[in-house]
Amino acid sequence: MTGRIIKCKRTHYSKEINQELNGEEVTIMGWIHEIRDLGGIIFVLLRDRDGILQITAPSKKVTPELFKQIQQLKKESVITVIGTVKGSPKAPGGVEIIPQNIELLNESKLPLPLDTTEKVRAEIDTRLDSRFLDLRKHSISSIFKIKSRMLHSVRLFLEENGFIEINTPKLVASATEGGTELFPITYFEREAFLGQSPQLYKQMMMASGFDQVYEIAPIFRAEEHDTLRHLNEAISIDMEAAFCDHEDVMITLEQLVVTAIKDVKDHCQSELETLEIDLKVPKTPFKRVDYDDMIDMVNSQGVPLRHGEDLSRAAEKAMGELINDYYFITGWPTDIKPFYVMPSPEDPQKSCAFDLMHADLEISSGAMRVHKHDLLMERIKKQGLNPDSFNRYLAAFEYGMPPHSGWGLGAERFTMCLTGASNIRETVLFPRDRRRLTP
Ligand code: AMO
Repeated sequence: MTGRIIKCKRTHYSKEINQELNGEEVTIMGWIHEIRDLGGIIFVLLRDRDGILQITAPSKKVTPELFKQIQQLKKESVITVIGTVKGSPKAPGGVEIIPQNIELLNESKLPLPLDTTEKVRAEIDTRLDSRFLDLRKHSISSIFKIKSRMLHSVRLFLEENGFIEINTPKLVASATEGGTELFPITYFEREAFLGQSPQLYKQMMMASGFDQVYEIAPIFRAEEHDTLRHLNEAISIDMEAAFCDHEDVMITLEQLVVTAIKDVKDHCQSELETLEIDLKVPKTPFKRVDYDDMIDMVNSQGVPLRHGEDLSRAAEKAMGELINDYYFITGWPTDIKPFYVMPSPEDPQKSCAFDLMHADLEISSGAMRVHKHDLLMERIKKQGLNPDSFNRYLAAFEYGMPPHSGWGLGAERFTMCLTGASNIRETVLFPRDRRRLTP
């Protein structure tokens, strides 16, 4: 038995039942995955969080009352089974349980809105409508176990490297990443917005003396487009560090990515097997592609992209054809990056911003920031923004703001890389997109 903190009558999870327990009495709990009634013998497949176990009830070995009770069980009902473990080469996992007692904890209504055995495929919308049932499939729950492990690993990595966790407001007064992607809300008598990024707050923390911070929290983007890579509510893993440049935080980012991948490989073997994913640990340093070279590479693939343009979807795909791994795009034109991004000291047309890509998917953006008040004012005005709405942020740059850099890594996009999911909605329990606000 694994150490547990929840007091429960269950003695074992299904995956803990093996040949070594032959002859022992166990108590298991879960859902009825399938029932096969062959007349003289009934097989019940009991599913729990981690696996499926066969309950075998031969009419000659169980009491007539119990046999009758099993005959009446319905799929997806929740039961407790007390029984004896028996080695059985034919059973899944090589063991079965001969039941002595079954308690019906709650009966399921039939028919089910979707098939939990994965024999009948359902459209994603049907699945998301009944997400609690969808998650009973191990191929779906595996994605979330991997996401959970990745987040655990990321947190551990940052804590062990001296970062302090912060929590910043999600009800905010101004935009950070460009005005069009904001969700306006009514905040008493005033207009406010849902936070697009903790950007301004994590930068202000650099003036506070906490010189390495991170936050793992929701970001809200009013993306109008229905794509396989965009959500309206996503989880961003954000970090900011002072007294360092963008090169330094790029190293932090690639080390964090590699650490998380190794950790998922070590701790989520059965989930990766369920998903049929052979996760490769990328080599560091990740390839760095300068923006100008990226334009040439994209054009060489027959995709038009002009200098000064952001990556189109076609350009991302062209890059994905050429590099099927993790890589940075560096040297972005200053004009297409947000106001807080530092122009390169050697060539101010270029910036100290980078994106981390995995094949055709952008998973992170970051930069060295402008830490001088005057330049920041100039950049805000140049981008057509009103400096008055940034008063409190700007003040932090007047009383000793150190040079600093940071990045934001999309937890769902990174989970897509770890699980092979091609639709970002697969990596969110209850996704929010243009059409979906429930469940
Ligand atoms: P950016 O806007 O590029 O940068 O966001 C950082 C990362 O967050 C994820 N992401 C999203 N994921 C799903 N759906 C969305 N709509 C969405 N928007 C963003 C992506 C993206 O790479 N303040 C900067 C970060 C920084 O410089 O520190 C920022 O927010 O994986």
